[in-house]
Amino acid sequence: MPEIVMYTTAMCPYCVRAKMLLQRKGMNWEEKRIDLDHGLMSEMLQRSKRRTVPQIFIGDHHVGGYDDMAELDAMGQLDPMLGLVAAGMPGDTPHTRDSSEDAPT
Ligand SMILES: N[C@@H](CCC(=O)N[C@@H](CS)C(=O)NCC(=O)O)C(=O)O
Repeated sequence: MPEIVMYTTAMCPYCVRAKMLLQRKGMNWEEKRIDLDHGLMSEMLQRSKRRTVPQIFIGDHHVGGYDDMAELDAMGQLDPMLGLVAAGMPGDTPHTRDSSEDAPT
């Protein structure tokens, strides 16, 4: 499982949502409270070039905020990043349903 780091503050609805999403997936993460430690705030700004919280890193990959992570999840790209499913092989295409799969009428 990759290391997950989340920069947060105490009063932050988007941080709560991000934590709930990761919790639903059974993940653990390291939380870095930028409101308690100015050094962590500088670290977040330097690593993410963003000022809002949360900022989420999966391994070395900067995911972004909650919306970014939720979008990756909706596209089916978050689970492979979290090591929960194998990443798609080159040439794999998502299954799309066509009329040949319709039940006979
Ligand atoms: N789209 C961002 C929104 C993040 C956001 O607005 N976070 C608030 C705290 S919950 C924040 O950092 N506000 C301070 C600011 O906008 O400067 C996300 O999904 O993470």
